[in-house]
Amino acid sequence: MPKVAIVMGSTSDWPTMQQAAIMLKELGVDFDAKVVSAHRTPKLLTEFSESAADEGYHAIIAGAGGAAHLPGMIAAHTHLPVFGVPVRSSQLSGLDSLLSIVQMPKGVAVGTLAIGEAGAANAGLMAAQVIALHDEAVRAGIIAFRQKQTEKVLANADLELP
Ligand code: RP5
Repeated sequence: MPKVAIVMGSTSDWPTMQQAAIMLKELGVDFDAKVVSAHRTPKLLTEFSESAADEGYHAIIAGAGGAAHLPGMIAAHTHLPVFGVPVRSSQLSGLDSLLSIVQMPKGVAVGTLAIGEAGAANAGLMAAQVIALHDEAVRAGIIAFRQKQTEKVLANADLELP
């Protein structure tokens, strides 16, 4: 079965990146989660991204904070779609992460999501949407998820003053 890789620069990124895992789990998509650091484990990064397609991954979610080179460097080594999640950093609140990920040069693509948990969850959703192109059960799961979300908003649409 096609699966998704969730990679992150540090275990400290997991509280954010687990939102991607939660989304994939809800939508019935197989995934693996691991730490791969662009700066601290550069050889592992190369090995992981060069073998990712052969390992059965159909999309890669990569989250990092600060000088967040992980998504771009993974994209440089693979033809798989890469979704980058800027993790909120302690010094610059993730603006550094966002700018590090989003400004890719023409010809090597990273789909950049929002900073933080919403970005991680949406990266999970986007990766599931890739899988859904060829998987009917995941497609049905995404449609049901969206429907449930809409109904929840509509059920609470009328606001009253306290
Ligand atoms: C980045 O540096 C990681 O992605 C993480 O967001 C940040 C801080 O890492 P730790 O010092 O917490 O391991 O490479």
